[in-house]
Amino acid sequence: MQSRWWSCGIRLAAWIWIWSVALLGAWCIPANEVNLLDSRSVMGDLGWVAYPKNGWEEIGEVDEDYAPIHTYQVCRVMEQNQNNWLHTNWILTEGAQRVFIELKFTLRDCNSLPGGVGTCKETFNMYYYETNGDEDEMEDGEMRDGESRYIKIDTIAADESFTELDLGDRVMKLNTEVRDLGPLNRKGFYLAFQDLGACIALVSVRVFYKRCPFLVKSLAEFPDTIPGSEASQLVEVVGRCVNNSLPLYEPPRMHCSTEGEWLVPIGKCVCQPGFEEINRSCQVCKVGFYRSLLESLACSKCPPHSVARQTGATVCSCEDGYYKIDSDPPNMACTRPPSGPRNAISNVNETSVFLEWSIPMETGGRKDVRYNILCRRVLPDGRGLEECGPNVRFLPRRSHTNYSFLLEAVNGVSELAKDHAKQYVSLNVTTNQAAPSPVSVVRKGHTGKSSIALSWAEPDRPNGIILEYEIKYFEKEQDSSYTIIKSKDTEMVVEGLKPSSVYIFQVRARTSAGYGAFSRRFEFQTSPYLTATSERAQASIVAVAITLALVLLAVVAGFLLSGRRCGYSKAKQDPEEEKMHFHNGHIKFPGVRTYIDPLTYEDPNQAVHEFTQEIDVSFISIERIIGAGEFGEVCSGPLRLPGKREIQVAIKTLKAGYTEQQRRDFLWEASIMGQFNHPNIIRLEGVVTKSKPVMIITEYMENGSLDTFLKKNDGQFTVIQLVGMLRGIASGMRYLSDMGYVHRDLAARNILVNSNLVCKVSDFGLSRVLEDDPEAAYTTRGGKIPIRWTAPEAIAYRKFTSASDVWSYGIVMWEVMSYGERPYWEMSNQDVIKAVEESYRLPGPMDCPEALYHLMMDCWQRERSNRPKFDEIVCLLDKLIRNPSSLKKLVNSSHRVSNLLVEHASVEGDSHTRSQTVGEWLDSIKMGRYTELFMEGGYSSLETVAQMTSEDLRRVGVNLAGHQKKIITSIQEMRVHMNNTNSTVNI
Ligand code: ACK
Repeated sequence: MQSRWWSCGIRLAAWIWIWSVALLGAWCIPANEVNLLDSRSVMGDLGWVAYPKNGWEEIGEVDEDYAPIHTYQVCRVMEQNQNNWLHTNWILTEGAQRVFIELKFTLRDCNSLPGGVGTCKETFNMYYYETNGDEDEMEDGEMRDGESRYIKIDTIAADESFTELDLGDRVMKLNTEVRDLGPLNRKGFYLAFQDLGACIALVSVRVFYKRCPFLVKSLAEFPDTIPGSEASQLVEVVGRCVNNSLPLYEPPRMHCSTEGEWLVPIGKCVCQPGFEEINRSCQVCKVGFYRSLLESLACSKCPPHSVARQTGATVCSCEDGYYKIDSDPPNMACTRPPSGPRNAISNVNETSVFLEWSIPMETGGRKDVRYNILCRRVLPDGRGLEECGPNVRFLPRRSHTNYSFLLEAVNGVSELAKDHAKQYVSLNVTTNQAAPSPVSVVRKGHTGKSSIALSWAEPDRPNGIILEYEIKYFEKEQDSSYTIIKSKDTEMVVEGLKPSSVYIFQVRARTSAGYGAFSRRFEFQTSPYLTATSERAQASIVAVAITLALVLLAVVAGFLLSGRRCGYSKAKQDPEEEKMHFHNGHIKFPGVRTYIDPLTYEDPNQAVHEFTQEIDVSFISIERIIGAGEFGEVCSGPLRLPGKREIQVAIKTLKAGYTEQQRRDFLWEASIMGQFNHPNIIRLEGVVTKSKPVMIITEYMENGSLDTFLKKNDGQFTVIQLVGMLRGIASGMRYLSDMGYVHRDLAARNILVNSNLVCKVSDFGLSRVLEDDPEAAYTTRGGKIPIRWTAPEAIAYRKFTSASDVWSYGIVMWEVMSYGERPYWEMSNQDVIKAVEESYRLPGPMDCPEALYHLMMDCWQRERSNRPKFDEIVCLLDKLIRNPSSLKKLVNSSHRVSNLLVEHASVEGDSHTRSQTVGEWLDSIKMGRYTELFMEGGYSSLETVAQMTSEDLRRVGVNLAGHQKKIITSIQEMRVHMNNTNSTVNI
């Protein structure tokens, strides 16, 4: 009998050898695992101790390369009372608190044993024993009572056991089992294997721990990190910004999981000004290039008329004769003062003088040209000039008064250009002068097919020196459009007329007192045929005709002597350029930067110009269509800006045939997006408006919109990853609400996800639609207002605030935790409005941690002031991420029934809970001292408090037994009270 089993052992060993050789080559260890013991890599004897000696035995084999393979086997299946121990050498933990043990073994199927199974077992046990130092080899006696010293890890069973048949066929049935062990508190430990009568071959034992390997992400370095001891613990690690970079908003953080994976990236570093990111490091900007703070990722070429003579420039300095003012953006060219105004004329009406002029030939490259007028009064008898003073506009003069005006154009940099020669235009006028009387007769001279020569006499009463005549004409019965030309003489040839057409002409004279009245209308007709004489006449007047086109179109910047300004406030329109400061190495924003509603701009194009950068279409290649937007296709492709690194962008296009209004609405989004700069808000690269199609260029988000992404990856993420996404969205929303921007359409479909799972808020188009159109609340671009995402007060009376955005955020949380489920499923919008009004709320999604559902419910408080603020939400999520065990408790299954809504605890009319805050309740039971701890623990509403247990109380920090009892009693009363009104309804 014995020999028969022995032969079985031989065959087993031989069989192991074949497979070991085959397998050894294929094994490879993941980069984040560090071996503490690998029996396959030990060259000499393993030296493990077996008791009794005839139990486990080592079979030494070699592979093809003569490398040793250590296999321990035992197969005393037919003998009673087996208790065979094998214990390893001392294994150092190297500081790891949680280790993994990977066993590879084969196990014989008892049923396949000839002669019945007898005492045969199909399992073995694994134990460990922690010590601070290597103990001498154990004596036999110690091994015998090993069970008392060793702590059991697990009973190991085979997934597959082998039979005699498998041996014959050489079918491999190698099992791999992994167990984890922790928390370990000593320097090292022994492992032991106990066999109670099985046929086992232990092919390899690998003991390892996992670590999060050194990582550079978002310009931050995270060191090699050993995870914590608890199975679901995350170790928060603060990253170090790489050389020449700074933390943006907050220090970068990552979380090391027990699986040795880096999770939940928060924050990031950016290259400091004068540097750009290349290959995960910050490289200095080259000569001629600059990079100011957060304006762009890469160094940019200095704008026209500016230079950067050294590397690492943060701004470019202006060439001689060119200037910049503080509020000019860094990417703006340096500019010059303007030339003088042109074609200035005065027009006197009793004691008012109207001055008119054309814009200067040269504006100096700026749009902020203004005009200075120096008014001086000529003293009687020509004794000199005096300043007009502030009252000039109201002085009624009975007698004529002579004034002299000096007119000058200036722009934003005129103040800086001290040695720039000023270009004045001077005008002399006399008030209370009578204007010339009308021209009485206008005569027709030579007439051609396209021209008519006119002449007229000076007015009977010129009342001064005639400076010029104005001739107004139009085709008869088409007086809606007319032409005006000017002449210094009393005759001129009017050209460019249609043959055989009747024209109406009127003439008036101008003196320094202004224009007289127009003459009466004179009707003259052009010739039907071309004649030799008319040809000659035409040739003689070509020069005059050129004047015709030029004169009238001069832009008139009307200035009333009264000096009154138009009523809009410039302060509203000019966004104060934000200045950023460095504080403790972090970027800080002084005060809160506020969002400027593009509606405050009379001309929407001005807002586009102000907040966005025009991109030349030649820098963009459209490679793919990725979707359909509201105004046209959404595409993607590379953007290659000169001097900058190529990046992938999304391109929203405006389809052909758009109306002016559609163009405005389309670019509206860009002028909003262009004002934001935050890692969780989609970044605007620029716009294309100077060519067609009009485009909006944004950063490319590889994983598209969040709702589709979640549906596609249903159940694929850890809770921590989902919370990380929610944290990102909340951080973006905190930024928007700090800026004073209310999104109004926050929903998972409007969140985009990049390849790093970073979520960014997008879609800034809707706010205006709702603002402008009272009906739009019920018919928006998707056909429906986002009723399911919108707070009741915003639906009922359009009260859109950051608090209504918080409500929508709660719905987004629900969408995320249910992997893109449609909120309220197939209920109609009207039913949703009604149910919410009646205090019903969405139930907790499946497998949703209770802490998150509490937060959702808080976001859905009817009273908007009771909802948490975005900064509180970010803070709470951070806490949950730091302490993942707080996410273990899942939402009560009774809250998870599909198609059922749960009644919100704060039911109208319920005096116990209505309008009482957690603080007020705690005060009422004289436990107000715990209010802060409750808030910090996420128990910010009575609904969440009502579900607290004693364990929860201890967790938030109520440690005194008497206080616990008092609070629990009050909570129980509260529950009873709530249950009287609570119910679950089937909608
Ligand atoms: O779910 P999706 O793939 O993500 O389909 C829609 C589609 O365009 C219409 O809006 C996608 N999309 C929009 N903006 C971007 C972007 N910046 N990056 C990547 N995809 C985008 C969106």
